[in-house]
Amino acid sequence: MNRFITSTISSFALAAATACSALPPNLDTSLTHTSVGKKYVVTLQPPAGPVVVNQMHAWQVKLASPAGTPITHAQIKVDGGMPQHGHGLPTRPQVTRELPNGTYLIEGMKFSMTGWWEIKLAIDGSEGADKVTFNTVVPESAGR
Ligand SMILES: [Cu+2]
Repeated sequence: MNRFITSTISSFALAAATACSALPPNLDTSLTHTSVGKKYVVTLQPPAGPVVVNQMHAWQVKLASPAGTPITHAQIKVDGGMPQHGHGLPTRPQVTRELPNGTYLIEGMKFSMTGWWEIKLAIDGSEGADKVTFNTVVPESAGR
């Protein structure tokens, strides 16, 4: 069940070591990506309101085949972290519900600091197993 979730390093240890890092230039923050193996087109939907640091929020992910057919009944594991800080997500978000048209609800997302986060999805569905990574920047205005 948890084999896709890598263990997170203690956020206490890292909080001391991390200051603000500059974002990499040309960071691709687009919300639709083709998965690494080109099996799925994946669209991430952030929560409607602003993302505030240290608050739980729900995201949605929409899965389709490259031809645009919605992919239902897929398994999606959520992982991620801050590449510049070497730590994972502070929580273990999970897909808790499948919504219509190949859309899935991810609950338990939380960002513990501002900056560049990766959201990594491991997908297993009718087209096979594949992975995709999204970049999200939590702005300074989200507060600490
Ligand atoms: Cu960090």
